[in-house]
Amino acid sequence: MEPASAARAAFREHFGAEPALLVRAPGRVNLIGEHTDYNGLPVLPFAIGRATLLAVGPADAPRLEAVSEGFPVPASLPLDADPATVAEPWHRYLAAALAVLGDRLAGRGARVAIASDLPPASGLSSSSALVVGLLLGLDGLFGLGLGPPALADLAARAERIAGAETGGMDQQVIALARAGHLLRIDFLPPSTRHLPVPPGWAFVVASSGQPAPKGGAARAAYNERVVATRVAAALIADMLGAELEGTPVLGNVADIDAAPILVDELPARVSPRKAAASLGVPVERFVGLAADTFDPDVLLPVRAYARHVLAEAERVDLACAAVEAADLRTLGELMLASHASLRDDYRCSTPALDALVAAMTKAGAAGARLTGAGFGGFAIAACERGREPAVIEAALAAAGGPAFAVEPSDGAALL
Ligand code: NG1
Ligand code: MG
Repeated sequence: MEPASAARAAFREHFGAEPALLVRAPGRVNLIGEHTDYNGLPVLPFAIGRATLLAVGPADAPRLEAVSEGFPVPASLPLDADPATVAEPWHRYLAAALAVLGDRLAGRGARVAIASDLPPASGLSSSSALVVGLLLGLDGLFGLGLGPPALADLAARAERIAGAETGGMDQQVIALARAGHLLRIDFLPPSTRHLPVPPGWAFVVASSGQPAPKGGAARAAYNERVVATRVAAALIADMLGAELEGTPVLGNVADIDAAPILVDELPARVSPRKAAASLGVPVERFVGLAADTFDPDVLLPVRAYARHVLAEAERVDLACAAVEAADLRTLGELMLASHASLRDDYRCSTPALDALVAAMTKAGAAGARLTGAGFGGFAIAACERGREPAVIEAALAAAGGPAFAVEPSDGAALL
C-alpha cells in the first residue's frame, strides 16, 4: 500500500475514527556540502519523492498517541514527556517535538498514524521527516500559526533535544523544498535560494548495504566531529586575535583569507580539554549537548577535520555555479572531490561506500559521493537523464540495494 493510504488505514484501525488531516513530509538527500551545516557553512540538498505520511486527529486526553507502520511499539506520551527518559528511539523524536512546542498545545492531545516509504537509518532523513511532519500536523490540527521557517527551526531544536547536535539542513530542506529545485541553505546569516535543476540531469541514491544508525557509536562519531570542528574554529579565531563569543564554528572564520593557511597551523591532534585550557575558556563551550556521549580528553584530528569543512564549503559555491551553468561534468568532479575529502580527512566513509561511489561512477555517473553523516547509509550519484538504469544496476551489483532514481520534490505539506 502506498504510504498515504497506509497512514489513513492505520489511523482508522487503531483509533476507530477518520483522521482530521494528512501530512506528507519528504525525505531529503544532500547533493553536496557535508558536515558543513553545524559549522554555519552552506549545503545544497533537495527533497525527494519518498516521504513519511502522517494521518493526524485530535485526542480526548492531553496525550500524544502514535502508531507507526515501521515500528512495533505504539507511543502514548503525556504532553510534558521528558525525551531523555523515553526508551523507544522513535518515541524520543515525538517527545522532543512536544517539548519544543512548550505550552502551545494548551493541553490538547493528538493521535497520529505514520507510514513511510523512506528506508530508515539511510541518511535520507527519515527522522527529520518524522519531526517536521508531526509539527506540521499539530500546526494544522490546532492552528498554531507556524510558518515553514519557524517549523524548520523548531524541528532542528527537537532533534538536538533527541540527541544529535544537528546543524539544521534536513529540517529546512524538508520544510522549504520546491519540486524541480535544489535548495542552497546558508546559515551565517540565514538565507535560502532555490536553484532549478538543469533539464537532462538525473540523480540516483543507493544504499551501501550498511545502516547509518542514529544511536550509539554513530551518534558519538558525529558528535565528536561537531566538537572537534568547534575546537578548530576557536583555535583559528585565537590565531587571528579574534574574541571568542558563544559556540565557535568554522563559518565564523571561513571568509577570512588566511583561514586555509591557518588550518595547516592547527595541531594534528588535540583534546578539547587541552585546547580549552590553552585558550582559557571552559571546555563546555565545545562539548555542548554532546556531553553525555563525549570524553573531553580524547585526542581529535582537528586539522584534517577543519581542512575538510573549509574545502567543502568552497565546493558548495562551485557546485552552485556549476548548476547555474548546467555544467554536469564539473558538478561530478566536485562530488568526487567531496567524497575523497570525507573519506580521507573527515574519516566518515566506509569501504562499502567507497566501492559504491566507484561503481556508480564507472557505470557512467558524472560523479557520486556519500550523502548524510556517513559511517554507512547511502550515496548519491548525478548523471545524464537516461543513464539512471545503468547507475542503479551498478549500485545493486556493488552493494545489493536499495537503489533508485530521485527527483527534487516539494517540501512538507498538508494534503
Ligand atoms: P543525516 O545523517 O542524513 O541524518 C546528519 C545531520 C545533518 C548534517 C549531516 C552531515 C541530523 C538530523 N542530521 O545528517 O544536519 O550535519 O549529518 O552533513 O543529525
Ligand atoms: Mg537524519
